[in-house]
Amino acid sequence: MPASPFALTGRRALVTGSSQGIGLALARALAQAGATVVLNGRDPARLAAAAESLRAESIEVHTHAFDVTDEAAVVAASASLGAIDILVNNTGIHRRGPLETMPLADWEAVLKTNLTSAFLVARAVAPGMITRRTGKIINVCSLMSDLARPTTGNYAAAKGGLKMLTRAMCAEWAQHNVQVNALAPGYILTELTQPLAADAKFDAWIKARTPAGRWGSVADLAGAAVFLASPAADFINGQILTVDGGLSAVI
Ligand code: GCO
Ligand code: CA
Repeated sequence: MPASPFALTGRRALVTGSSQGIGLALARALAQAGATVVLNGRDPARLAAAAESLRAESIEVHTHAFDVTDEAAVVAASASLGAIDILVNNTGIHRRGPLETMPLADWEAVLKTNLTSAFLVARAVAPGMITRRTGKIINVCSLMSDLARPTTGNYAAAKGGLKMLTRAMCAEWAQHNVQVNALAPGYILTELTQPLAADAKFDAWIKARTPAGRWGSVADLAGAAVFLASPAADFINGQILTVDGGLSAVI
């Protein structure tokens, strides 16, 4: 019986920002599909707790704490990470606020964390993928790579940039059999969106605006991530796979 085209057995995956939320769910999904997964975050204690939670589900993962926004830390980490076959650039934060009063610090923190980090980590792992002539990079974009709403100007700019960085990586690295694509979650219930879901008006708006009539769960993203990380997607390059219950398809 030939191996499933969705199997990730024998592949080593690094998921950045995987102590919680979408990152942790994507790490779980890749591990369950057979990958050896390395969790990443800045805080070793939170990382250990995340690994423990997966171990409780009989899922074994490694951890590597480093700050993906710190160039020196990324270069140092890549020296000890070993070969990475699948990179999921997931790290992301929000610093919501109106643009006219947004502190430069909030702008720069979001651009650095949500966009520059993807450049730094991909720049560190791509040479190995190029040498081995195989690799998968999945940038976690967003519905906000294409659509904006008030108070998220820094986040939308960063996620829009990440969409184009995905295409730029495709333009340079597809020739080396490195497939770079993006996963664009819509409104998914996580720590990042909890404050929005707790607002009855916003919650009702999302449910009315989304054809599926509900918020997504992090589990809704698992299959798309495994697919993009798998041999089944070897001829898919520079694409943005949106998982949003149909929100971006309708007015
Ligand atoms: C918001 C939300 C969004 C989601 C997601 C939507 O403030 O509107 O937090 O930014 O996080 O990115 O795709
Ligand atoms: Ca789109």
